[in-house]
Amino acid sequence: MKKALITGITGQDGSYLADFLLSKKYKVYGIVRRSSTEKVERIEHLRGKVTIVQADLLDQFSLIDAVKSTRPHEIYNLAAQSFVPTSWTQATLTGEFTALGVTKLLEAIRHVDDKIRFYQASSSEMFGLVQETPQTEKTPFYPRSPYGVAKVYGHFITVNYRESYDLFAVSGILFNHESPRRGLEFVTRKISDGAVRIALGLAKELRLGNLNSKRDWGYAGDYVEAMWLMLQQKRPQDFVIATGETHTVREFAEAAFDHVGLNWKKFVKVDKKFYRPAEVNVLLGNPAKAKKVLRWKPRVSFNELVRMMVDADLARLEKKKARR
Ligand code: NAP
Ligand code: F7E
Repeated sequence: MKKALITGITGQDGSYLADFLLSKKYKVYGIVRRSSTEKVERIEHLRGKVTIVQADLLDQFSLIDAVKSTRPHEIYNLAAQSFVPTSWTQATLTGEFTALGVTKLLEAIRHVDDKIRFYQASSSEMFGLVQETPQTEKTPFYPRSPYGVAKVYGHFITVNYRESYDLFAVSGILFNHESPRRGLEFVTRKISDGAVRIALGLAKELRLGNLNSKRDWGYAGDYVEAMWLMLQQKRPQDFVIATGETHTVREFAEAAFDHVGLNWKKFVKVDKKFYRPAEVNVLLGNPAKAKKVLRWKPRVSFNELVRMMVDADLARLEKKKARR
């Protein structure tokens, strides 16, 4: 039986990846950091099916112990401080988790078993002020936030350990991917939740930042399959994972409000508080290499994604309203 260790299993991607690997008959271990309250909402349905290991990306020895005690064939490093605005307010902490945390995990692999295959969650935020459009594996990076800068470090340390120590270590440069399990502060989920709250009479308006910003949005459930495919190849290589389509925040809001029968213009207010010190204006990925080598392609379209997220928030908030 193949064994996988996932850091960030309590996050959006970690929960979908655990679902996916269990469907492939893996034994799944997930690293969870110690907290005074349980934060297992996204993996509640996996209780008894995955094994939780306590460790922290900030703590080298806890990572070595986690790798030693589980002896996985594959490690997926999904843990990070992943919310871009927080990376300005907690810049050094973001560097500790999102950048140096990667080295700590690579060192744990090197010391326990250098045959373990390693996946690093790199990000389209590394392209930042884009140097060409669409972005490919060869596009130079120009990050625009402490988060993006930390991810560039994580990306290159992965490449460097592959080249220095011959590790099977790969980086997936994933463009934005969303789902009903997305954190509520990210713009897509903020919009799906906000539109539904307004439709149910639970809120009067939705305050957003830059509506002109463009993102290449896909579905997280599709993207975790690409992570796995990268670790099944003969040779370790990096891949861009994207849909090849880009939409504005305004278009996302329009589609979400439309799905609940409302005109977004009446309810969305622009609030400068949500503008960023430096913005990534437009991202558009070219997934041609992933299509050719991994035979991967996204299954869920932009409109299907919006509808899926709104429908899930509708079901959740209707239940909550009924309980009141
Ligand atoms: P997420 O929902 O924010 O989840 C982040 C996970 O990291 C959580 O499980 C969190 O645990 C864990 N974590 C944070 N700090 C930790 C620490 N010190 N020790 C152990 N665990 C820690 O993020 P996501 O959307 O699933 O993204 C997964 C990864 O892909 C991240 O690395 C993100 O930067 C990257 N990425 C995401 C996207 C995207 O569009 N979603 C695109 C490209 C790259 P707690 O529950 O304890 O907070
Ligand atoms: O912002 C604009 C905002 O926070 C998207 C992370 O998973 O994907 C994510 O990073 C855009 C930005 O995601 C609001 O200015 C407007 O231009 O949903 P987001 P992100 O910053 O693209 C990448 C690939 C990652 O790797 C990250 O970990 O939407 N925007 N109004 C807003 N954004 C937020 N959050 N809230 C607003 O009210």
